[in-house]
Amino acid sequence: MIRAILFLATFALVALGSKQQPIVGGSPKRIVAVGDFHGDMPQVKKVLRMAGIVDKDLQWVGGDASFVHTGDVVDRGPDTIQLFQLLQRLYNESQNPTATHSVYPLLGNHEIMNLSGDLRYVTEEDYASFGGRNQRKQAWSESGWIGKLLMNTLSNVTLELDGTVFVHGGITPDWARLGVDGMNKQVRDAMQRKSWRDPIFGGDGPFWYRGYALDREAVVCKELKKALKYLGAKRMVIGHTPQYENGQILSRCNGSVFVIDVGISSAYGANCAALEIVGDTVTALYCINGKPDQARRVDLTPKRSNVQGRLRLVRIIVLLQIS
Ligand SMILES: *[C@@H]1O[C@H](CO)[C@@H](O)[C@H](O)[C@H]1NC(C)=O
Ligand SMILES: *[C@@H]1O[C@H](CO)[C@@H](O)[C@H](O)[C@H]1NC(C)=O
Ligand SMILES: *[C@@H]1O[C@H](CO)[C@@H](O)[C@H](O)[C@H]1NC(C)=O
Ligand SMILES: CC(=O)N[C@H]1CO[C@H](CO)[C@@H](O)[C@@H]1O
Repeated sequence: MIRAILFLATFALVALGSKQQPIVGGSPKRIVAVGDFHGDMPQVKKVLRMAGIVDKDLQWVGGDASFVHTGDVVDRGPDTIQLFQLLQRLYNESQNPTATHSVYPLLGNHEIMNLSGDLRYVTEEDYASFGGRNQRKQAWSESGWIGKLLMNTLSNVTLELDGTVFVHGGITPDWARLGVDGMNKQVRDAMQRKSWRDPIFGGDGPFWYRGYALDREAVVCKELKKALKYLGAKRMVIGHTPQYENGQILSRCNGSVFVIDVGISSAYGANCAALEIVGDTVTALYCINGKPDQARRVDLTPKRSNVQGRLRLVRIIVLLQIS
C-alpha cells in the first residue's frame, strides 16, 4: 500500500517537475543596475537610455523600475559635476511622494578616495570643470555640495532588493555578518568621524574586495555562499573589477554573483551594458553597435535543468522506498 502511494507520488512529482512555478504575491518590479561610471557622462547617458531608464533629455522613462548604481561616479574622466547632478536629480525625483520608482546610488572606493583626499586619478579636465583645484576641493568639503550629498544623503555602501545584494567591491562573510544596515551604519559613522583608516574602507572591505570577480571559483564560491547566507540573499551584484577586455557582464558561481563593471567609461574602452533583474530572471542588456536605441538581451538566469531536477526527485523517492 505505502509502496503504491510512493510510486504514485514519484510520477506525480516527475510530472509536476516539468511545470513552471507561478509567481506568488504579485509580479516583481524591474531592477536595472549599472556599474562604474568613471567620469564619462556621454557613455552613462547611452547606457541609461539603452536600459530604458532615461530618454535623450535624461528624463526618467523607467516606469516603476528600481535603478541601482554600484558606485565609482568619479575619477579617470572629467564629468564629475554632471554625473553627481544627474544622480542627485534622479534621486530627488524618486523621493517625490507620487513617484513609483526608486533610485539607489551607492558609494564606490573612488568616492571614498576623493573624500579622503586621495586625488591620484582626478584628471586635469575634471579640475578645470570645477574652475580649478581649490574650487574642486571646496565642492568636495563638508560644506560643499558633493561633500554634503555624499555625507548626508547618498552615503550607503550596500543595498538589498528582492533577494539581490548590491555593493561596489564585494561582501566577504566577515562583513556580511554585520548585515546591510550594519555595514551602512559603519560607513556613515566612519565618514562622519573622517576615519578613512576604518577597516570597512580596507582591502577586504566592501569597497575594495575583488575575490568574487578574480579568485578561483573552487575557493571563492564557498565564501560567497556563506556571505549570502548571512545576508539572507540569493545573489550579489558587484562593480569595481572592470570586464573591459570583452565588455561583457560576468556571471560566476552558478549565477550567485554578477560582475557588472564592464568598463563603460571611455577610459576603459567605452563598453555599454546594464543588468536587469525581474524576480529570478537575470538579463544582461547591451547596446547594439554602440547605439542607445535598442538593447540586445542575453539571458543570464542560472539554469537548473528540468531533467536534473526531476532525476533528483526520483532519486529521493526511490531512496524512501528502499529504506
Ligand atoms: C535635491 O533635493 C535637495 C533637498 O531637498 C536640494 O537641496 C537639492 O537642490 C535638490 N537637487 C536637485 C538637483 O534637484
Ligand atoms: C541607506 O540604507 C539604509 C538601510 O541600510 C536605508 O534606511 C536608507 O534609506 C538608505 N539611504 C538611501 C539614500 O538609499
Ligand atoms: C554549479 O552547479 C553545478 C550543477 O548543479 C555543480 O556541479 C557545480 O559544482 C556548481 N558550481 C559551483 C562553482 O558552485
Ligand atoms: C567631505 C570631505 O571629507 N571632504 C574632504 C575632501 O578632500 C579634501 C582633501 O582633498 C579634504 O580637505 C575634505 O575634508
